[in-house]
Amino acid sequence: MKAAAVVAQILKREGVQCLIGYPVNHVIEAAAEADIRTIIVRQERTGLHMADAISRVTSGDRIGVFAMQHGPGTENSFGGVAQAFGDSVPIVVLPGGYPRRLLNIPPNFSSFLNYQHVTKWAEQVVLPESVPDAMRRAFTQVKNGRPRPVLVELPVDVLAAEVPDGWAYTPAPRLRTAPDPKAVAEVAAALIAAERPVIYAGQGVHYAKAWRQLRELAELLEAPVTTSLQGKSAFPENHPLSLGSGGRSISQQLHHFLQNADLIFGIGCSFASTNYGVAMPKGKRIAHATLDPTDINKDVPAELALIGDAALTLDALLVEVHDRLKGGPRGRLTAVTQEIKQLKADWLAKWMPRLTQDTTPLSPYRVLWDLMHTVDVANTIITHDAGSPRDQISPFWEPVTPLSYIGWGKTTQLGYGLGLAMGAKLAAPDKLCVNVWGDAAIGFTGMDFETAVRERIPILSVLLNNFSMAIELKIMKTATEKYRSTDISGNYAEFAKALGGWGERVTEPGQIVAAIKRAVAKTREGTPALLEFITEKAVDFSIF
Ligand SMILES: Cc1ncc(C[n+]2csc(CCOP(=O)(O)OP(=O)(O)O)c2C)c(N)n1
Ligand SMILES: [Mg+2]
Repeated sequence: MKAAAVVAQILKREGVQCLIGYPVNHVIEAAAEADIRTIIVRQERTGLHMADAISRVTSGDRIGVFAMQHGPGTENSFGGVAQAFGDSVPIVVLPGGYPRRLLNIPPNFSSFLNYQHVTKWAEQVVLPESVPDAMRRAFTQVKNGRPRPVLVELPVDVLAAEVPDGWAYTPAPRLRTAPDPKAVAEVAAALIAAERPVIYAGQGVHYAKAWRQLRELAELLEAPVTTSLQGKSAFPENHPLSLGSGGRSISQQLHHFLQNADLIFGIGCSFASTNYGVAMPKGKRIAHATLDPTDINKDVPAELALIGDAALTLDALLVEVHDRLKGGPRGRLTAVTQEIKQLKADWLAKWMPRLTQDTTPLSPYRVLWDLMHTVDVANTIITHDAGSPRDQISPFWEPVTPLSYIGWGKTTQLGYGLGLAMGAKLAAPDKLCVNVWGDAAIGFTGMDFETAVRERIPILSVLLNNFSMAIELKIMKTATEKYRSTDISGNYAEFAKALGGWGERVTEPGQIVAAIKRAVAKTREGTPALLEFITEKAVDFSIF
């Protein structure tokens, strides 16, 4: 069997249902021969983003796989892999490599060398008989420990060579680690002793599917819960103990509770310093639970720490906390939930004029508020893009089911959201999958709307077109005044139609809801839809 066919067989055994890629890479043809659906994108970055979403919305049960050609394909893929690395997403990247006689000779691009710092595992296969070993190593790495991209570079002549008979492959196991029981007891004691604990959940809760345990712990402790952007939807935000998610823009209740916390318990999170996450107030006592020890004491000093899978960690904590509370409630539920309710009501009242504004150009807040009240939120998977759309949606969107919001942004590549929505739709075809983006973002990856049409991946794309990079207005005053440097333009409803999708431009507040309903109906018929809302150059966002 040729090495390319062996790779395809291994992907099959690993449960890979679709291979996303861009030619030339012999693995694509071999995958099709093995009845793995091949999806060809318009540029590599979006394909990687799609693979990324497959892993995210299945909690890593299905690993997204992407294959591209040596040279230009690998050079052009860098952003997609770097984004997955930044946000800790487990994907398998299968670049072709130059033929072995030219491999590693300048100026030929070496994936093995160049991707070292944006993967957790990178290998170059130089012998066809090594393919099963390399794939076993890669899948074992991607399914275990901290989720991150892995890469196996497969030179074209290796892929075309025969692998001797007798090769074998067993799917890699997914193993979990549990924290030190002594440390669990210490954290449980600290959580119970704390007067104003706050739980901060990251995406480790999603990968461990520890949603039930998170909720149980919160209810047992009568403690409020917030999440990182990546962890958003790990806790239902309509729950009376929810503070909403953290991000660059945050709610008043979240700010208030963090400022007044006497212990912050991070579960399945990195606590990484970032402009796109809520900063932990200085000097707070922190208990940090994560599966990656390299995150402990990195950005925030942790007084207490637990290393392990988020579900096993929470299971162990629940036992300890139960024992210590002896079944008795703590008696603070009413006070805590009343405080949250009041602060949330004040905050929403402050924002309500923006959320319901009746002016043209449209308030982006009105568009997103109407969207949330028109779609079936529990059966929707929504993602933001970089820039203002992220800061406009993330504090106000209230996910009620796990993995119904793909939050992101340790690094913030404009145009990421489209591929995420497409990958989510592939993994969860019964959900409405939505990406919300600005007119700068569509400039990066918009052509892949054609992929959605051609491959029948019926997503809903919500474009906030303000003919501007509004988020840059404040810092590019002179360039804007002299050279119009933040202006951009386009008619994206027509663009969507030209690519074979549904496109509609919406200018009036009264048209928003009806347009959303028409577009959702189109997606149900199998047609991707793009709604282009003409919005104001808004620069306000919720800083509590
Ligand atoms: C690839 C990339 N380059 C640059 C940036 C920096 N950046 C962040 S948001 C933004 C402009 C966003 O404009 P738009 O999407 O139209 O949103 P608006 O602020 O106008 O609502 C830029 C240039 C980025 N995030 N990604
Ligand atoms: Mg814009």
